[in-house]
Amino acid sequence: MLEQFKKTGKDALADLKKVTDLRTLEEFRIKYLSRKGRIIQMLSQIGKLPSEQKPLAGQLANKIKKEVTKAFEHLKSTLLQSRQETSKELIDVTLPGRPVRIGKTHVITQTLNELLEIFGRMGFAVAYGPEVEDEWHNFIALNISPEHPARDPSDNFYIDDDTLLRSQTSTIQIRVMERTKPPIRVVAPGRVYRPDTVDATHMYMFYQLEALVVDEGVSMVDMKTTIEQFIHAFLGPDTKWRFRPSFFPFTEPSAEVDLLLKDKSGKESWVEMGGCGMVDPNVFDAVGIDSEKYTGWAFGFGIERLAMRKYGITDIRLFFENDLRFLEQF
Ligand code: 2NL
Repeated sequence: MLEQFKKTGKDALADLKKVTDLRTLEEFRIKYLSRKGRIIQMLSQIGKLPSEQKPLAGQLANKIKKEVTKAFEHLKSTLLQSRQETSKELIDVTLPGRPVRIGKTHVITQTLNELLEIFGRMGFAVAYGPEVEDEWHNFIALNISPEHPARDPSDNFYIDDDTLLRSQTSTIQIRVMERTKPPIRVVAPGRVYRPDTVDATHMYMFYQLEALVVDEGVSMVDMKTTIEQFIHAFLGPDTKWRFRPSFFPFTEPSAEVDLLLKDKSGKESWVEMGGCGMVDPNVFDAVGIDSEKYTGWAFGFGIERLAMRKYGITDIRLFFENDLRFLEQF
């Protein structure tokens, strides 16, 4: 029995030598010093011995327990201290925090959100549509005849004879009118595609926003008022603009919307911002809206051009180069 006690003590001290961290130290504690551990179990054996052997066995067992407990406690405090020291080295509380890079929306998205909010306040709903379209929605329903130059295959991204990347967002409004009875008051934003040679003011893809209103008794006065409200909300109440007579196959009469631009030297010039007009009755006939009963107007413009005007940007390519030095300014 005494030999067994000595062996338990030896085993314990040998095991303790192998402990290098707090996790294995805890394993050691459970193995030897917990209620079911070997050392404590050893003490409980003493009661079974004949009474003349008890004192000696008790002395030995207690001596072993004390020795092991002391070595355990010593190692524990050493490990705890070294943990504190290493964590002290790892966390230098005097260092400045690491900056977290917070992303933000692209300037075009910001501009679009602002536009949608302005039109939202005027009661317009928002509609979206596919970027891959058929000739019906992109041309035919919009009263654009097969001979019209806008349908030239070299001026569009055709995928097959009847399928192309939409060249204008009017396709969305055609789809809205096909499925909705008037009154209609909707804005349709999205990407449009035209194979233009890229330069400071042209891109093969850009963003458009079009507004459409269809109801009984809608007139050009409504169109002019809405456009004025919109320009003043987006660019400021002092912004000067004008209608200039124009032509689109899908509107009659039609007008360009020009903004008055003042350069640094104070010289003024008119720049085209978009187009508008009263919806051509042929368009209503194509989508099944009674052109005797209803009238409507539409207004379309490029979102990049509007953002360029608002922020003084002179090259459209900057929007699409993903250069953070540019994008972070907005
Ligand atoms: C421009 C000119 C315009 C429209 C778009 C339109 C849509 C339907 C019916 C009639 Cl469904 N018109 N849209 C009308 C006039 C001009 O856009 O310069 N856009 C960048």
